[in-house]
Amino acid sequence: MAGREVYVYGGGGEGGGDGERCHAAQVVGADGEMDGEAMARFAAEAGLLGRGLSYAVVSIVGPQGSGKSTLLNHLFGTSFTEMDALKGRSQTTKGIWIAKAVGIEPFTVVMDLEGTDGRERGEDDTAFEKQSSLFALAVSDIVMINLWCHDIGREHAANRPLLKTIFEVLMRLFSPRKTTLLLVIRDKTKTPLEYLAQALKDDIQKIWDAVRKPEVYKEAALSEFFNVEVTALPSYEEKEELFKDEVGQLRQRFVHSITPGGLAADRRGVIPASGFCLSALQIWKVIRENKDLNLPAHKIMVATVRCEEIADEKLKRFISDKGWLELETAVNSGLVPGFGKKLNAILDSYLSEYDTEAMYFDEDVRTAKRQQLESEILKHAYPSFKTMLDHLHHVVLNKFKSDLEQSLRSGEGFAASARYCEQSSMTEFDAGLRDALVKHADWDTTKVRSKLEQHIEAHAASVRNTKLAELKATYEKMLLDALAGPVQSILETGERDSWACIRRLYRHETENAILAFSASLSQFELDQTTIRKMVMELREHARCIIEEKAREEAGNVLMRMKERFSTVLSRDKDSIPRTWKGNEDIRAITREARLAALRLLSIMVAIRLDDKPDKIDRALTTALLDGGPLAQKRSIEFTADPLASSTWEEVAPKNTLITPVQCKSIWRQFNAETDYAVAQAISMQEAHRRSNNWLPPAWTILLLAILGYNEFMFLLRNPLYLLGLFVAFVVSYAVWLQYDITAYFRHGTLSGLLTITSGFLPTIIDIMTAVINMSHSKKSSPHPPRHRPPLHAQSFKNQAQQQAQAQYQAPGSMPYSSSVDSNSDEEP
Ligand SMILES: Nc1nc2c(ncn2[C@@H]2O[C@H](COP(=O)(O)OP(=O)(O)O)[C@@H](O)[C@H]2O)c(=O)[nH]1
Ligand SMILES: [Mg+2]
Repeated sequence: MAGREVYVYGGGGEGGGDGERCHAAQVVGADGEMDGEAMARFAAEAGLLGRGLSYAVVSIVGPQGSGKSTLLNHLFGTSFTEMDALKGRSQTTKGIWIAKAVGIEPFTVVMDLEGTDGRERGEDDTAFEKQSSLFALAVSDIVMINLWCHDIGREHAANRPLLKTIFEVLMRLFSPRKTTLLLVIRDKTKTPLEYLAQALKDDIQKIWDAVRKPEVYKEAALSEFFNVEVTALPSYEEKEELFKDEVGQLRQRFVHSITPGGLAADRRGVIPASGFCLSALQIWKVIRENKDLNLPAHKIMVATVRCEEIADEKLKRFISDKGWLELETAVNSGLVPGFGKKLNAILDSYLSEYDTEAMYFDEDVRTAKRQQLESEILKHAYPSFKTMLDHLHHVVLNKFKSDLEQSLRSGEGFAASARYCEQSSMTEFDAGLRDALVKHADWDTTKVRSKLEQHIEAHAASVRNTKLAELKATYEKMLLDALAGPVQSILETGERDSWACIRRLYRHETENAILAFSASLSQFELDQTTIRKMVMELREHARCIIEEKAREEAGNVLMRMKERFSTVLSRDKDSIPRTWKGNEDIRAITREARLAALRLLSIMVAIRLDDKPDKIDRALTTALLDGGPLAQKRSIEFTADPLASSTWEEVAPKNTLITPVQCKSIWRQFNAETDYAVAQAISMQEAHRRSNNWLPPAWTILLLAILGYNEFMFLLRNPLYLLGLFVAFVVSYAVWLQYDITAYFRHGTLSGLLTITSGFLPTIIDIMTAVINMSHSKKSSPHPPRHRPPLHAQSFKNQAQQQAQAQYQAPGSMPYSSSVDSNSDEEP
C-alpha cells in the first residue's frame, strides 16, 4: 500500500487551531495492509512519541456517507476527505486515516474509518468492517458512533448491525479497556434528546443482551466495558451555522478529555505514546490474522519491545558517549581518580533518560529492562574497571615494596614493618577500590584483593628470606672468624688437652653467636620451630667449621708430625738447637720426639666435640711406640692388633678423620721419613766424638817424647836430616791443604789413613805438575780446585727431596698407596 500523508494547516472551522500544523496519514489502505512507516513518521512529526500517557485516541464509526469525515474535520480541525455533496453517497475514504486534532490538549489522535454499513462493498467486506471496528475499539479511548436520527427505534436501521458488530468484536478483546461510546445523533429532530438517549440506551442494552458472550462475560454488565454518552447534532446540510455552533460546543468535551470528569477519564490500560505505533501495528496484525486479541498480554508485549528499544538506544549512546570514551582512554594510560563517580554520573544520566522514556510502560517490564540496560552498560565498562584494578594493584604493590624498604632502612623490625606496610597498602587499595567502584555494580573484587594480598605476602616473604639469609651469613662468617684460626692453631700445637680447648672454644663462641643470632631473629617474629631450626643450623655450621678445619689438619698430619719430630729432635727444652756432642741420649730424645708426633696423630684421628673420653692415645702409644717389632709379630700370630680396624671403638664413623689402619700407615711413613734424621744425629754425635780423638792420647805423646828424646836431638843436630825433615813438612802441609783431613778421620783413623794413602800418589803427581806449571807460567793459581762437594751437603739435599715427596701425600689416600719401604717401620 502506498501510504499517503496529508498536511493540513488548521484554521478551517471553529475547532481550527491558530496556525498549528495538522499532521495526517493514511495508515491502512484499500488492500487492508497497515503502513508502519507512515504511522511512525506521523507519530514522530506530530510529536506524539514524547507524550507519555497524556494523549487520547478518538475514532469514529458509522454508516458510509453519514457525514463522519465532515464531523471530524469540524470537531478537530482535521482535513479528512469528505464526500462531495453533489456526487451523492459514494465511497470516499478507504481504509483507516489518522490525524492530529488541532488545538486540543492533550494530544489527540483522530482516526477516520472507512464506512461500516457495507452498502457498496457487499457482504464480503463485513470482515473488513469488523476488523476496523475491532481496531477502533482496541486502540481508542473514545469511539464515536454516527447515527441518523431517523434510524433510532427502527428495527432494521443501519446502526443495529453496527452496534451488534461492535459488541461482538468487543468480546474478543480479553479484559478490554473501558471505552467511551459517544453516540452522535445526526440530523436531530425536535424530539427531545433525553427521550432519544433513553430509547438509544434501551436499544443498546437489548443488543448487548442479545450478543453471544463468552462464559466469563456471561453476566457482565454493559457498563463494565463502556461509558455510553449520547449527543445530537443538527443537519450540517440544512442548518450549517447551527451545526458548527453545536460542534464547537462538542469540541469542548474533547479538551482535557483524559482528566477526571473528562470524556475518557475512565480509560484503562493505556499504551504510552512512544509505544502507540507499535501497539497499533501489532493489534492490526493480530486482527488481520483473525486471532483473539489479548490486550493485557499485548500491553506487556508492547512494553517489552519498547523498553528494549529504549534500552538499546541508551546503550548505544552510552558506548559512543564522549565522556565515557575519554574516561576509557584515560584509564588505559593510568589510574584515574574518581573513576567510579565519573562512570556513575554517565550511567545515571542514561538510566534516568531511560526512566523518563519508559516511565509509562508496564512496571515489571520496565524494571527488568532497566536492570538489563544497567548491567549491559556495566558489562561494557567492566574491562576499564578491570584495567583500573590492575593499575591499582600495581601502584599499591610498588608502594608496599618501597615502604617496606624504607621502613627496614630506617631500622624498624622486619615483621612489624611488613605488617604495618601491608596494612597501609591494603587500606590504600580499599580506598582506591571504593573510588573505582560503581554504585550498583556487583563486580567481585575479592579475587583481586586476595591476589594483591598474595603478591604482597610473597614479596614480604622473599625480602624476609633475603634478610634471614644475610643474617645467617653474617653469623656464619662471625663463627668462621672466631673458630677457624684458633682451632687450626690449637690443633697445630697438638697438646693433650687440644680437644678440650676446642670444645670450650666451640661452646663459648657458638653460644655467644646463638645468643646474638636469636636476638636478631626476634624482629622476624618467626615461629618457634623455625627459630629452633635456624639456631640448630647455626650450631651445626659451627660444628662444620671445626670439622672441616680438623679434616684439613688431618690431611697435613704427616707433615705436622715430622715438623714436631724434628723440632723435638733438633732443639732442646729451651728451644736451642742441639749440637750433637756425644753425651746426649739420642734414644730418649728420639722417643720423646716420636711421642710428641704420636700425640699429634692421636689428636688428629678423630673429631671430639662431644666430650666423650676415648683411649685412642693409649692405643696408639701401645701399638705404635711401645709395641715395636715384637708386638707386631704377636699381632700377626694372634691377629690381635688393636689398629687392624677401620673404626675407632669410641668414635662414630662420621667423626673419624684417620682410621686405625691409616694411622699405622702414616706411622710407617713417618718412621721411614724420620729415620734418616735420627741416623744423622747418631753419626753426627759419633763424628764429633771422633773428631776430638784423631790425635793419639796425651800420654802416648809424652812417652814418645821421653823415649825418643835422643833420636829427636840427633835429627835436629844433623843438617842433612834437618833438610829431609823440612821437605817432609812441606809435602805434608801441601797434602793438608789439598784434603779435608779431619773429615777423613771422622769415620775412623784406619779408613782415614787408607783413603789418604790411596790418594797420596796422584796428589804428589798433581803437586809436582802444579809446581812445574807454576815455574813455567806464573799465571797459574797457587790453590788447586776442589773436586768434590762436601759430603754433608749431599745428605741435606737428599733429606729435602724426601720431605717434599711426603707433603703431597694426604693421610686419607696414603696408607695403601704409600711408597714406604716395608722394612722402615722397624725400630732402629
Ligand atoms: N443530511 C446531512 N448530510 C450531511 C451532514 N454532514 C455531512 N453531510 C453530507 O453527507 C455527505 C457525506 O459526507 P461525509 O462526511 O463524506 O460522510 P462519510 O462518508 O460518513 O465520511 C456529504 O455530501 C455531506 O455534505 C449532516 O449533518 N446531515
Ligand atoms: Mg468519510
